Amino acid sequence: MASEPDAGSDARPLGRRALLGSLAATAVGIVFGARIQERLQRALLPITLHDPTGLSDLLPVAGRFRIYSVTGDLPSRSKEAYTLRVEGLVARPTTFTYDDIRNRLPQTALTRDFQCVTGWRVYDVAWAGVQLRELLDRVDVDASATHLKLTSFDGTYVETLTIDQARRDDVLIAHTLEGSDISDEHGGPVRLYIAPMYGYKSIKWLERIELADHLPDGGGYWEHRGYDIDGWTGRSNGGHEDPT
Ligand SMILES: Nc1nc2c(c(=O)[nH]1)N[C@H]1C(S)=C(S)[C@@H](COP(=O)(O)O)O[C@H]1N2
Ligand SMILES: [Mo]
Repeated sequence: MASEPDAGSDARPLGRRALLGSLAATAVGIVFGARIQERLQRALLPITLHDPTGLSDLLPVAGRFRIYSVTGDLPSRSKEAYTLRVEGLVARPTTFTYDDIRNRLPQTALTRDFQCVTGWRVYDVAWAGVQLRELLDRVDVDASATHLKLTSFDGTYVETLTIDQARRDDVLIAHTLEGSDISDEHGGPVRLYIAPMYGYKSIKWLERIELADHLPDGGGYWEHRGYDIDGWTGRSNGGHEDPT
């Protein structure tokens, strides 16, 4: 589809290309809304192709991922300046620092594939961070809350989750990728990592989480451009497997 740069495009699809891509996707969504699902199904096919050269295993992680930013630039925030605000329908709105997330909250490590719906996949990526539910437990979420809205400090990207999704074991507020601090390009110092969902749910440069009693904004950035709100790998966007 004409939205995210696909697996055949170059490895750093930033800037003008990404901007034009998202404008094109918006136009496609308006004019040919019904075809989006079909396009997504075709885009899924390359996911089943393993790297035939085996070369990707020899490359550093940044070389195996494609770096995405819908704003066309790479936001940057120091660990010292970084905060994550959790607010909305909670009894105790809280601002977590990088130090809280890196050193004070219980840590979880997870090694899972990272899979973009457009057809690239990075096998066995090691992530570390704090389970999102650990943060939720500390802010006293109201019984009326059903959804989360997650916002990026890129000023544009937004994602949503249901409360049940957010409380899963395999949803991390991540600070470490393959044993190193998450770089600016990968959405550091802190990004979301949702192991059982496509990459578009894993919002980079995470800045704010708001609890709400409805689906905020009708879904996230790419959901407004045709992707499923629940981004389970395999099952969503034309696939058939159950989520793991
Ligand atoms: N803020 C922000 N988060 C984002 C994106 C983005 O463009 N901006 N792209 C999403 C998509 S579609 C994918 S596949 C992954 C890519 O992560 P990476 O750039 O670390 O490879 O980030 C997701 N999170
Ligand atoms: Mo993606």
